[in-house]
This record gives sequence, C-alpha cells and structure tokens, in this order.
Amino acid sequence: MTAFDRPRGPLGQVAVIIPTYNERENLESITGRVRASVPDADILVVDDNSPDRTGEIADKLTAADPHIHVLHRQGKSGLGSAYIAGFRWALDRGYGVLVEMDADGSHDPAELPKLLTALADADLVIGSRWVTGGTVHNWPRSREVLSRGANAYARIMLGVRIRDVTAGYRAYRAQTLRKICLDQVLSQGYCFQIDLTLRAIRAGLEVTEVPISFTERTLGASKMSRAVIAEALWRVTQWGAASRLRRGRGGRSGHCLAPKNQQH
Ligand SMILES: Nc1nc2c(ncn2[C@@H]2O[C@H](COP(=O)(O)OP(=O)(O)OP(=O)(O)O)[C@@H](O)[C@H]2O)c(=O)[nH]1
Ligand SMILES: [Mg+2]
Repeated sequence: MTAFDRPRGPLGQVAVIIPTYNERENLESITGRVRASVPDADILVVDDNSPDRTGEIADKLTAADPHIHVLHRQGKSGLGSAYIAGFRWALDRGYGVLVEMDADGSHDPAELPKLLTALADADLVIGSRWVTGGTVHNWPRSREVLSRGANAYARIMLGVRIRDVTAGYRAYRAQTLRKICLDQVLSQGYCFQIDLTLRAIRAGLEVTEVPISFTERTLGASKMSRAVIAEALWRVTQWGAASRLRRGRGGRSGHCLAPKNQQH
C-alpha cells in the first residue's frame, strides 16, 4: 500500500494559525475573510508583542468572536518559532487540521476549502505558486527570480519533487506534525517551510501541492530580509550535503532523522 492509498481518518476541527508582527492594517480583514470562507474553523493569532499594537486588535477580535483566539508572546522570535508555538497550542486542544496563513493577505482565505479538500488524501497540502494553475500578482521580477531560484536550488540539493517548497500557505493533519519531531526544528524564515516539508517527506508522508493565486501585500511592511535568505541557503546546503554523505555511506533516513538537530 502506498502512502497515497493509505486510509486517513476524518479531518476534524480546523485551526488557522496566523503569525503577526506589525500587521494592524491587515488583521481584521484577514480574520474576517477566514471566518467567511470556513465558518467552522477557529483562528489563532500568534503575536510577538508587535510595536504597532496588533496584539490589542487581536484581543478585541477575540472578545467579539469565540472562534478567534490569540497567543501573546513577549517579543519578536521569528516566524518558525511563532508557528511552532501555534502548532503546540492547537495540538494540545485536539484540533485535527492546522493551517499556516500569513496575515498580509497574500494567502487568499477563499482558497482554504481547496486545501482542506486535498487534505482528505494527503498528510500535508501546500498552496503552490509554481505548479500549473498557480499565479503570483504584484511581485517585482526580482522576487519571482528569488523564489523560483530558491525552489530550484532546494529541489536539486534535497532531491524533492515539490515545486514550491518555501510556500507558507499550508494545511497539516495533526498527525503529521506529531510525527515530525517539532522540538528539533530550529529554522526560522523561508527555511522553516523547507524544513517541515523535508521532515514530512522523509517520514514517508504524502505531500500534495494545489495551485493558489498569491498576491503581494498592499499594506504593512515585509519582514523578508537578507538574513532570511542567508539562513535558507546555508541550511539547505548543509542538509543536501549531509543527505548525500548518508547515501554515500549506505545510511537510511529513519522516522525522526530529517533534518537532524545537529545539522542546523
Ligand atoms: N509572530 C510573528 N510573526 C511574524 C514574524 N515575522 C513575520 N511574521 C508574520 O509572518 C507572516 C509572513 O511575513 P511577511 O513579512 O509577509 O513575509 P513574507 O510573506 O515572507 O514576505 P513578503 O512576500 O515580502 O510579504 C506575516 O503575517 C508576518 O506578520 C515574527 O517574528 N513573529
Ligand atoms: Mg508576506
């Protein structure tokens, strides 16, 4: 039986995790759009004490709607650690599906039902810009080159078939996150997405891409930086070299092998 044929249980309750750092212009709109698109889903905002007081807006939304929750953290600790904190919150409360979504409107909540439908036959669904049917709006040529280049490099170095391994619009089954050793994940920026994809693939899980329409933010500032790019480049190179070395020695990937803590 292949991973694809393996029967999977019902999806269960959905938690949409939205990390925020200085997203006050965007938060109310994105939560409203999620609520309209998938009314049964709950939302968890993970705010890192945003100086623009996004956290206060999250508190107001939480007070007005029992489907919206907020996790306040003390200070900016990175996208990866915000998602891990959000995953733990949702896993502890028994949610069956955990969704990653940016606050800036790049990920269209109207496309969430498509991701959830695909999750019926998968362990992780990635909303992909770079499969047939995927589109990107309002990106300068330089961002497209960067994203396509990063994906090509990751595919070659890591030997994965995923077209958009850095994508941040995703739906995980809770069981997937339980299997992939979250406590070992140290990656932060785009690399966090690559790291979790690689762990899912190496755990023998089914990872599927569905095309999405991605739109660059119109409000607020990007948190993308040279450090984020450098982290991804460095870690992907390390992981690629380590897996080549393992293959050369006839080693095998085990349940929790990928990517090992000491390789970060
Ligand atoms: N809690 C938390 N959220 C963060 C942090 N860094 C980024 N975010 C949020 O993560 C999401 C993605 O960040 P963006 O700045 O949009 O980064 P990006 O989408 O990779 O880059 P752009 O395409 O330029 O927008 C947004 O909702 C941010 O507010 C952080 O350190 N902590
Ligand atoms: Mg963004």
